[in-house]
Amino acid sequence: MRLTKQIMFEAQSDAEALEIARQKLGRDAVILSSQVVKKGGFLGLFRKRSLLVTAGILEEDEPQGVQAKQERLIAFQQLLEAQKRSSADKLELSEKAKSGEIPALLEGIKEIRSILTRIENQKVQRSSDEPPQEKSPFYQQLLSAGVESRLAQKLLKDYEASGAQDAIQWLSGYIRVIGGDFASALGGRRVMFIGPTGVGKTTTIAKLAAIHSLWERRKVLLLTADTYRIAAVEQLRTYARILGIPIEVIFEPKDYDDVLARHGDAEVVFLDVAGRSQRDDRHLEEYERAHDAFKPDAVHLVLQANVAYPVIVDVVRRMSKIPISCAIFTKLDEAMTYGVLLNFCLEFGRPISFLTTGQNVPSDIEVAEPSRIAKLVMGVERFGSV
Ligand SMILES: Nc1nc2c(ncn2[C@@H]2O[C@H](COP(=O)(O)OP(=O)(O)O)[C@@H](O)[C@H]2O)c(=O)[nH]1
Ligand SMILES: [Mg+2]
Repeated sequence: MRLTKQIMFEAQSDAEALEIARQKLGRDAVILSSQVVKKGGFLGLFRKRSLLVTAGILEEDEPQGVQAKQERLIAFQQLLEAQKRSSADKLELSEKAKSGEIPALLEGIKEIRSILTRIENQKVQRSSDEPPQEKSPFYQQLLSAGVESRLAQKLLKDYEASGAQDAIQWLSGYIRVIGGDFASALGGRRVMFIGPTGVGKTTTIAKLAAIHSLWERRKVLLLTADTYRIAAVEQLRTYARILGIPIEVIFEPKDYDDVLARHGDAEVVFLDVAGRSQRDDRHLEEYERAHDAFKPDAVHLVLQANVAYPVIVDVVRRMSKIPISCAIFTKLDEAMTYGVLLNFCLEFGRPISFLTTGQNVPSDIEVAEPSRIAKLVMGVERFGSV
């Protein structure tokens, strides 16, 4: 894949971002990243925010040389036009013949004709050995869901070899989740969340904190190492206040031991590290320092479901300096297709812990479940908003 066009603009919501991107770039536009530049949206109290969005168009790489051939094809068509015009205007033709232009023209036509014949032959060859998978509805659905074609091909081969009757049930076997209930899907007592700015880390932590304290009646402690962006600290602090949960702000790595000792009775500890810098390397350093000092039982990498797969690959690669236990996919409500979840499972071998499906705290979150994801990928289930 390669990025052919890229634009940046501001939008009020991810849905609006997608709409603007499509207006500006057409219906193939994809959101490459979106960052919150103004904070808000806590339990319906402050809803104002703005997103800085990068959108673009991703295209399959063309086999080398095809473009050049297409250019020559256009040149050939122009020559044909010229030939038509010239036969209609004999006088001009004879003028040109005199000036010696025609032999060069004919030479050009001959060369281009031979290129055309080669292209035609290639086409015939291609359609006669068109892979049988193109005819499989299972394969076609995987492709239109955004599953990478090489992965879809392998899945189709395995699926056909398995003789399975129920595609969704069969596909579920490829989707790894932590599973169980909200408590077990956390993966331990000390839980850390990492991921790019704006993916929904703080909102997801608020949802999980609310569920564990209100529904499961467990003692929850919130930690925020978000010390350099006051708005982000305030975001979590507001949730904590509404939920009646203690929150501690971590200023330096050595604070963790102290704070954890003081809250020895906490049954679940969530750590939100927003990072002081937008620069990736500094962001990562902060995560590494926090990880070493906090010593989490589980690290959840938070990823947006509504971005193109290459964006996810890039994030996972960059973040993999931190030992990632599992992934949370957010904004499923704003995704058009769900193939990225399957791509992630097949390529990175990490389980998925939770899915989030909207901005409402705490209702828009669910424990990831294989058949649910398989149904989303196969287009049997979807969310309404876009
Ligand atoms: N549509 C939708 N928006 C979400 C979801 N999760 C978070 N958001 C929104 O995404 C924006 C960024 O979230 P935030 O938690 O501040 O991201 P953080 O920078 O990773 O902590 C906020 O406006 C959230 O309301 C979701 O599942 N669906
Ligand atoms: Mg945050």
